[in-house]
Amino acid sequence: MTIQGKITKAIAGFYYVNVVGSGIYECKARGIFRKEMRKPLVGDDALIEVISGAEKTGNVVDLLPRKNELVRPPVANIDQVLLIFSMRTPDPNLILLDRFLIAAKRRGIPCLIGFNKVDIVGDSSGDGRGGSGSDLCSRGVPGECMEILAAYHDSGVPLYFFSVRTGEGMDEMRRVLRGKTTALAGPSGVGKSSFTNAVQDNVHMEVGDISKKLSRGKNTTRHLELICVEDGTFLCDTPGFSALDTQSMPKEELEEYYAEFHPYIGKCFYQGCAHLSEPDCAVKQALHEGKISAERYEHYRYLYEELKEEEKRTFKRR
Ligand SMILES: Nc1nc2c(ncn2[C@@H]2O[C@H](COP(=O)(O)OP(=O)(O)O)[C@@H](O)[C@H]2O)c(=O)[nH]1
Ligand SMILES: [Mg+2]
Ligand SMILES: [Zn+2]
Repeated sequence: MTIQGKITKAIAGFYYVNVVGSGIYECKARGIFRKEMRKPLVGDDALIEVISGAEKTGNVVDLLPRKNELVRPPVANIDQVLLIFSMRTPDPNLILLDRFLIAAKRRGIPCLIGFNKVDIVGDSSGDGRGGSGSDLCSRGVPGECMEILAAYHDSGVPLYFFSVRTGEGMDEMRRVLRGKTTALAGPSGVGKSSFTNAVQDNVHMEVGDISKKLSRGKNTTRHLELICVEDGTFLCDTPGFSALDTQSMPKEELEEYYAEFHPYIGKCFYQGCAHLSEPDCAVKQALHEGKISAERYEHYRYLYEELKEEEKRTFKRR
């Protein structure tokens, strides 16, 4: 009998395949994979031949076509990346956020941004927050959240605000995850593990200081695993997907990742305008007219200069 499932874990030649309605099968990959130089990946939708239904063992006999494939972490079929930042401890570093956004876009993976810990942000509207645990809108969005919302309004990336601690905004996050395989990314300490725990009852990632709790080495690599939140909904909370991947990108490519610039690109006086100090720049014009967020433009400028410096360094080395 052949059934289909999703590979959620791969350890020492065994593949763990989650089959809707029937649990997890421990499988080996059949020899054809070695012959064809194909290797099943976590995230692969696999066809398995059941060896024992009682013991839940089988063989992976084929893989469905992959939608995409990440190298770091090595995972297939990611539908979206949820970038998590926090409103406090640590404060949001929005340049870092843009780096993550660019890294995801360069891989062609849709991105969502989630801001956690809204429970520790002051409430500008002062209508008694935290009371009913209702969502952000009903209690008035804190001013700081509004500023971020405004800056990213035309970025083409959806923004969410929530608190894992109070549960505020979390129903919406569960909806956003539903039916998809989502990779979590973001700096450490923002609440990724807490988030994973919250959306899912029977899984418990270590929150906070991992090394202390499990008394194992700090550099121990956790194995890659897709966490099944519910049938068809998976989360990947594995470090690896990083913002550093914007390095060694041609600086001319940067404007592609600023969607709010797009209506003005090609309208500057100079062909190949970098939108920095050139005269008659349509992007800067839009900035002065308030059509482009000053914050986002600043990130662009910062990252452009950085790429330019890097280009100079690599040029010298040649
Ligand atoms: N105030 C507040 N603290 C939170 C919230 N979510 C997580 N934390 C705390 O933030 C710290 C880091 O959380 P953790 O999940 O380990 O972050 P990770 O490094 O991104 O996996 C822990 O001390 C959590 O208790 C939240 O919504 N509000
Ligand atoms: Mg963690
Ligand atoms: Zn320009």
